Amino acid sequence: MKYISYFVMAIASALLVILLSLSSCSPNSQSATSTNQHTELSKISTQTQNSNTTVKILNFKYMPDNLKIGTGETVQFVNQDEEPHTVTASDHSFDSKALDTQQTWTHTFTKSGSFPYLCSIHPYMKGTITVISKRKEK
Ligand SMILES: [Cu+2]
Repeated sequence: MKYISYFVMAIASALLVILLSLSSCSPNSQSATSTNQHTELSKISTQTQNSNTTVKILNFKYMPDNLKIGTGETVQFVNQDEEPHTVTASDHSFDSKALDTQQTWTHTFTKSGSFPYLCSIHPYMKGTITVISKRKEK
């Protein structure tokens, strides 16, 4: 009988140790935070790298000079001229400042509407970004 009770005690204490280690399960919480970090990192990388459309600036023209996009989309502007150019909203809601040759500038359009812009150095250079709300389409 003594042997059996020792045996039961040993099993019970072993179970207690297992239960305690499970309840303070640090590996689980660590993996949860690391997945959060991964999703945050991927969010950042899509924001900085992905642009939906590119507008070239070449021969003192925006190409295309009229562009339609959806809300939340990002437009990348690339200056392929030897001269510096800017992408400046007519209502000054955005401004790239002077872009050197091959310099890029991106802007994400969150609001729908028509956004005319020009080059503040050469004001005859004009373009328009038309932003259409994506919610209406759904
Ligand atoms: Cu210009």
